[in-house]
Amino acid sequence: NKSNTFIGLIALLISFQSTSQNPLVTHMYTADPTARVFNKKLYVFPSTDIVCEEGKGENGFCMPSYNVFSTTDLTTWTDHGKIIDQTDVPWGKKDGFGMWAPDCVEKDGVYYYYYPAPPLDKSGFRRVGVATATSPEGPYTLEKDYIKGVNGIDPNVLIDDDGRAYLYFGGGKTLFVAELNEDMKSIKGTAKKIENLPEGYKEGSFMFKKDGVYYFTFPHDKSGSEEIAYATGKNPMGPFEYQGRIMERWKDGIWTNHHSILEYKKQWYIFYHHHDISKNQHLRSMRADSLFFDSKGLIKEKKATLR
Ligand code: FUB
Repeated sequence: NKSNTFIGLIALLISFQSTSQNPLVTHMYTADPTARVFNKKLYVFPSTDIVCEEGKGENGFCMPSYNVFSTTDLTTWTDHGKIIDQTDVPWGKKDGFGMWAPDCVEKDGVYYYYYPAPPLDKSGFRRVGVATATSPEGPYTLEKDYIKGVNGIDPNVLIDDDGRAYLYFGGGKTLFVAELNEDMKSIKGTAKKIENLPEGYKEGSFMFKKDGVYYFTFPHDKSGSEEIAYATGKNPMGPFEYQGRIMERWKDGIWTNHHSILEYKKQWYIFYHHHDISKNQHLRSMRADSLFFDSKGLIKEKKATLR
């Protein structure tokens, strides 16, 4: 009857809300959190970790889909549910379980969601696709093909003050940048290597701009797990000058860290992930901490607040 349906609906709504600080949500595993502010709300676009069945996934990760979350107080989180599943990707392997770190930006009222996935045509480890929506919560429409000329993981987009947009992505030991065309779905020319960064494995780059300075931030593998480091410059495509560490490497059995940085309600935050609930480095949970700059605009190193 109607009252049962109403009670059921309320229960469903409550179940999608969780209240917590770190980790931010505990009803599922979430990694690689990209935080963005849209319409005065803070949205987080993470990837999803699930337990791998034998023979599935890559490097121990099984990542089949993406959810989106929002908050206005960094304590009560709403899970808006799944926005893309691997089976939706027209050009992707339907059982690749390789939906790694995504990003989402808004331009002229359209939300552009960038995600890596293993391509059906085997033309690379990961290709990067775009999906669009008129709300950050979706529904998203997926482009039929991946972005030509982009072969790598961890897409991240900066829309500069002049409206020009730049796509950053990772390819093993190298990070790349390419300017996006007006359509936000293709790049101008060929992607360029970002030089003058520390040697070694680098991925998960996140670019932001503050007081006219471009902060190019990235996880960097130094002795067995990733620390988060950064470089700064005066141009979105570089050159950048290496500045140092933002967050030290984990020492408790998890190799990855992956972050994003943004200001919300006059406070800067770093979002990142750790395996503090599962103690399994393939089942991660997203988290956030406040972040501070010194008087010269340099980032003060942040110690993660672990349980
Ligand atoms: O989550 C899968 C991969 O691990 C991401 O794409 C990397 O940045 C690292 O977090």
